[in-house]
Amino acid sequence: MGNVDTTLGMDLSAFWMPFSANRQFKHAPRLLVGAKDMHFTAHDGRKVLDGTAGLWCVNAGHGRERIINAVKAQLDVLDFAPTFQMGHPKAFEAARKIAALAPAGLDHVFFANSGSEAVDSALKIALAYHRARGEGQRTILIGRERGYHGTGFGGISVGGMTNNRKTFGNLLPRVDHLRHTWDIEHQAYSRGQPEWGAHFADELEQRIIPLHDASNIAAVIVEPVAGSTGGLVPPKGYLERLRAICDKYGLLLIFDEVITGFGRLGKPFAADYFGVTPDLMTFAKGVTNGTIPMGGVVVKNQVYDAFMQGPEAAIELFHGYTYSGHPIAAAAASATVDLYREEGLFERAAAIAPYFEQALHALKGLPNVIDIRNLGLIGVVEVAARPGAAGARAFDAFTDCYASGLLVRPAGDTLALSPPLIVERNHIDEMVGTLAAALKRVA
Ligand code: PXG
Repeated sequence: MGNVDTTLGMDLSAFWMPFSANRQFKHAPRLLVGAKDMHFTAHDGRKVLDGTAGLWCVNAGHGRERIINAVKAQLDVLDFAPTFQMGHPKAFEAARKIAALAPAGLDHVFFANSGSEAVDSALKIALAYHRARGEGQRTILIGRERGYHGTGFGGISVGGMTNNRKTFGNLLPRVDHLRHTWDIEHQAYSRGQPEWGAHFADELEQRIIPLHDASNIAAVIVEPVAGSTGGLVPPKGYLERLRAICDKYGLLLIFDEVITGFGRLGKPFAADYFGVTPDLMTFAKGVTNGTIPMGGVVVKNQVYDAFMQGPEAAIELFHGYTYSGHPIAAAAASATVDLYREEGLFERAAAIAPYFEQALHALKGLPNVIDIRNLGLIGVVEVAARPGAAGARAFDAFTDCYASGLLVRPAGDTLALSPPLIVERNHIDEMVGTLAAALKRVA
């Protein structure tokens, strides 16, 4: 009780904030009360440049009329309709548009409401797929160290972020992890994909498959670019090798595209950017430009077809959510995909990415900076941790940036920039300038 914000005259105690230092925040709140295009408005009236597209989701920028109008129109027509043994047009329309955007051969979309649910859905589809084909013993799931796949039990089990796992007990049984792909000695200050490190994929064939036997493994799940852990860009050839090994041993390859989907790399999906096609692909965030919660899985046709056997009256997959394909979210998704295409936002991201890269790497040499990584419109600066206080330096840089009118995202001792795809050069200059000043001040 008693966390009353003096500016707003509001009691902040009831909301238990996610992934936040609640007490610290409530003593010095950072409240956002409005947003348009590249900027938030803070509760003290200041404009704050959105260097993070919200939380990697507002790819078309804030307050886009096309999406707002689609949501308003849908609310007037159909607020809710079930999708269990029923349907409504917008869910089919949204699925069609997402499938059309996805790589060829992935033509079916299962809807969830978040990235975490998308991941759980993908893992369950992978298990049920093998069972449907008579290989139900394939139950082992392979994730990767430093992976982030949301916060459901499935996601934290295959995920590899220590703090997200350590307090939650036994997690899913029979999960193993590849090592992560970052190596500061060989990869520091890589521009785009590191040249070195493709061999990290060989661990799948050389350690994990011999240990468990391929016949017991269902799927491998990775983020094509690991986002939350601090922008780990896959070494050249790494994803290609993972794909080849999965093919050789009949493992499904799942790309978690919750961050990389919808243009973050200047292509619809990371699968397009890297030219590597997964069997299942999760999405969320940018699918509705962050306006309405939605997530889902795009599924390869062979996987979908394996379920569409047996009697027609049989339910093929005992999985789903009350709000799978919710009409308002579906309307938002449909308008969002149209907006991305009409404004050529993915191409725009690709065109400005080299400028972003150049600007970001100019931060090299500032106090405590130990690495800078980037791909598409993902940029990460890593600073050396303060002795005995992991994360403190990056957090101080984040609050310093915020005070100077820029939102960046701290994660451990990294600071991530992932601006909306409508970002202009002057915004990039401002972001990098503000970040540079902050890094000097928190030295
Ligand atoms: N997979 C990936 C790859 C993600 O990045 C999720 C799943 C989970 O999505 P939901 O919608 O359940 O949160 C994510 C989420 C950050 C940050 O600062 C990243 C996420 C969420 C919050 C913060 O990097 N990604």
